[in-house]
Amino acid sequence: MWIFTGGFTKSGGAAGVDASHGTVFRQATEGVPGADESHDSFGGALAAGDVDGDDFPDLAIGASFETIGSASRTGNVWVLHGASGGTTTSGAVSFSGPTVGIARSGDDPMFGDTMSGS
Ligand SMILES: [Ca+2]
Ligand SMILES: [Ca+2]
Repeated sequence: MWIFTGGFTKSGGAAGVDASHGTVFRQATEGVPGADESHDSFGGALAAGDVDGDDFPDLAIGASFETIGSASRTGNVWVLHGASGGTTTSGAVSFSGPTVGIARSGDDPMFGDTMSGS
């Protein structure tokens, strides 16, 4: 998953994406919990919001095909926190449905398949 900086002007026009300052985040990126496997769909769903109230936007990343133990397609969500230098893996949080008390039901719960932020 790539993150590019960019934004909008005060008049609402697009300032453009700065492709020269992209950052790649994968499960294999240092500080991102878990193992990078084929077909996890890491980054298949994204949501942004300030989850810790520090005024820096944080990024929730879903991987609906993530295998947890031997259970395939359990799904998982990571939260990477924003900081003055941009999104960081420092203090990254990882959780799945069972982690937050949602019992696995069905064969493919695919936790993190769809998210929204504010
Ligand atoms: Ca994985
Ligand atoms: Ca934040």
